[in-house]
Amino acid sequence: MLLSIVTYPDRRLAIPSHPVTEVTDELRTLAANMAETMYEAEGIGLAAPQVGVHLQLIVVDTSGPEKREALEVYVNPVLTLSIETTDSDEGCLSVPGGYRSKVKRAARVHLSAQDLDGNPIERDLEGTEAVCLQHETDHLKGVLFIDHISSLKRSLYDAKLRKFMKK
Ligand code: K1U
Ligand code: ZN
Repeated sequence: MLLSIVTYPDRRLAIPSHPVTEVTDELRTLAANMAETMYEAEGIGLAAPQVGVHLQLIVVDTSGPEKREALEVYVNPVLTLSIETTDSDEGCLSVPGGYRSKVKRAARVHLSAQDLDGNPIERDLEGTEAVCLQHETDHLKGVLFIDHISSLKRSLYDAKLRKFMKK
């Protein structure tokens, strides 16, 4: 089932999410619906608060919406970041207008999470996977990629969006 994606400036995107205390069939259905929604919206990741659910659950497929061959579901993901950084080019399914910007991110991450059977996951990631994981775990903290850009770029984007929303 396709879910509707909450978009900025909806304040629900700024609310931190709660840890998942039990993996239930309801959670598995939510994850499956989030994956379907991510592919339909042509994304490489989606976090539960983007569909209005404030639980620490994300889906990621960095093979892209056309290949769809590397779907991962992470429950309660926690990242440890490298000191080395990289400049990523980011967009967000919750940020209207296809706005994209450069964001400074950790180049590598260590991921600790659980899968949908409650089994622990430990992974070292780099490249697009590392960037995507940082973007999605930010959503779980109520942070958007536009919170990381300069105040000038942010004001320009906000002004453009206000104009667009008045139309
Ligand atoms: O969380 C989201 O809003 C999804 C977002 C994730 C993301 C994008 C860019 C860098 C890090 C994380 C997207 O998927 S936007 C779409 C996108 O960037 C993309 C889509 C298909 C292939 C490659 C990139
Ligand atoms: Zn996003």
